[in-house]
Amino acid sequence: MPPEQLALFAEPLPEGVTILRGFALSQAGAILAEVERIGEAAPFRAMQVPGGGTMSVAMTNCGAAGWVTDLRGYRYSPADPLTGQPWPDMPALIHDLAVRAADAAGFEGFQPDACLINRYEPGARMGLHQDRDEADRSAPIVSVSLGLSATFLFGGLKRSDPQARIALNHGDVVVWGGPARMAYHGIAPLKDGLHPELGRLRLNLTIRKALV
Ligand code: MD3
Ligand code: FE
Repeated sequence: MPPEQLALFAEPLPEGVTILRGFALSQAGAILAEVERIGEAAPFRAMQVPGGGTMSVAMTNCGAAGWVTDLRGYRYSPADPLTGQPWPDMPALIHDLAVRAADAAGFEGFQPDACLINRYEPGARMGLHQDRDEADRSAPIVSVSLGLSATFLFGGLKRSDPQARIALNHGDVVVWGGPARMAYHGIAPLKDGLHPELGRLRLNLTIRKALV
């Protein structure tokens, strides 16, 4: 069969975005076990934002640096402010999955050092934002979605640019790089549901190069 007839459907995407549908499916159980272990050492917590509010998404991290926010601002920290301990190491499984996804998207030599893990319950959302706390913006960000499906909002380089909506489902991996790297994005309030493996939860892992 000619390759143009192999796809079930075509997804037109902005330049720099590569969706690898189901790329993490075969490893979902193993990733989940790692996330549970990470959550025992570095518990999921709702962080405060500089404006004084509290995020509806619960977060933890693994890797050499972890993304944190409090009243002082957003930053990467080598230690978990909750425990004072370094974040748990990034499991090889998660590191290698991200490197293989980056390779598949044309970003060879990706050297991730941070993994932010977001946990959404029904109703949790992430407002429109840019990811600007990483030192090296030539590196892509790889995201892995598990559990309940979410509607991802993908805008442009200006907050006011129109937004596309993309469904992110269990096992989907997306690579965001090049001109997409500084795009505004967010997650619409999570719809209630029951996922066979995660129940009423969505997990999103973003694997990043945060440090120089
Ligand atoms: C596009 N997380 O943690 S992942 C975040 O599903 C974040 O939890 C969302 O936005 C989530 O910062 C979306 C997809 C994603 C992550 C980072 C990006 C898309 C991106 C950075 C630049 C452009
Ligand atoms: Fe983001």
